[in-house]
Amino acid sequence: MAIATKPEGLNFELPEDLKLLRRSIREFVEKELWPVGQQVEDTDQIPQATLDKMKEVGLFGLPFPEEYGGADVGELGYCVALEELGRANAAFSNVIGAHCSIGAMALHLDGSKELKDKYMPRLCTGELIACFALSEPNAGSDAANIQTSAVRQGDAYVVNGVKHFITNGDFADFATVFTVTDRNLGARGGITALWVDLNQPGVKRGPNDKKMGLYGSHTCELIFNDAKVPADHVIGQVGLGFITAMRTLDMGRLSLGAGCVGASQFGLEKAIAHAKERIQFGKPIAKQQAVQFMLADIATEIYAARNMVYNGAWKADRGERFSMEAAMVKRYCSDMAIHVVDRVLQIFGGSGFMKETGIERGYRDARILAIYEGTNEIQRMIIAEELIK
Ligand code: COS
Repeated sequence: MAIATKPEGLNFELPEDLKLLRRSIREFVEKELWPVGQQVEDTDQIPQATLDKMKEVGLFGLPFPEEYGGADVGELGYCVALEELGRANAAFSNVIGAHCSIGAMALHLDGSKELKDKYMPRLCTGELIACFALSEPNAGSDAANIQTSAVRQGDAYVVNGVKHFITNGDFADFATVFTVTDRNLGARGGITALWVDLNQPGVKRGPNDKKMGLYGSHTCELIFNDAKVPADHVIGQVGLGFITAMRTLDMGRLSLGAGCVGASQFGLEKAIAHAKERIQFGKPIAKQQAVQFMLADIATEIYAARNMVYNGAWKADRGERFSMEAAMVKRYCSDMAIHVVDRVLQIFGGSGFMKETGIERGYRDARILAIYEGTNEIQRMIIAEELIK
């Protein structure tokens, strides 16, 4: 019996266009984002000129089709881009993520052609900014428990309720808003996603939340008081909004993992440079086994995390369901990023605790990663449910 010949093997090489994308985003981060990093932290604001440059280079349209002016880089390309953005203050990737990964992504995934034709071109240029309004004071992890209602009146829906912790809520023009259209049906037929103009009399924005970190990226409440939404602004089908929310979050969780990889890689590079320079006991601390073990573990975890992200993105680009992989990526990469920045700070010692190294900022910014876009406990639930199904 003939034994199979040598298999072709897996190709782990990124395509040339994605290598180019990586290089150009890295250059943009170093040239345009790093110089304003401290300013963003100190003022809690991304300068308008920087936002404009982010728009010019196409960051707001990265994952969307070329026909709408997007870069159409696919989920893998988008993850590569977010990995590079992860090397700058988390504020930048947060603003892009709320817009691309979830806010406009819901419209891209499930919106009608008419809605997309009307809005996607201006979303891709960043002329319109989007956000994703699912969470409510009593519906965080239990997303199906939302109370914001949408009642059909003639050719419009009238929306009432409060969404909170909405990233980009302060300056977004439109939101994907998840509403209850049938209280009896819940997640299976009772929730509807609406594409809502936030610059209308029925919508108020709360003050920006005071947060532990992520300065420069704002969250606030969105308060709907008889807000009118044209009936043709339903995203997908009436009653199927929960599925839209979950499918969109699958995308968001994957790219969030990519940002964690980039931030961790950047932290590792800083830790290596510091460990080679810092002399204690007559030699660089990089020669101390305790430090070496930390560096080795960090590098190993990043290697695993990056491969997970790329594999999940590859699955997404093939059109396969990747909910479990997205949950695994989100859980692992965010826990990793938190643990990595903790060890990077440890390697820096006292200077890591000081503002000027920027590491304490990374430490504060990282903490939310295990909470938003679905807590890591929820990710474990999703993984386990899939395993025992
Ligand atoms: N893709 C497609 N369909 C999905 C899906 C996905 N990723 N996830 C769930 N669904 C479907 C299910 O298949 C189910 O329908 P059927 O029973 O007909 O198959 C339906 O949606 C309801 O799902 P489920 O029973 O899992 O709903 P639960 O109320 O138990 O909630 C969790 C599921 C906990 C996973 C969900 O509420 C969640 O993700 N919570 C976290 C919310 C979050 O991430 N918030 C962050 C703020 S927004 S940035």
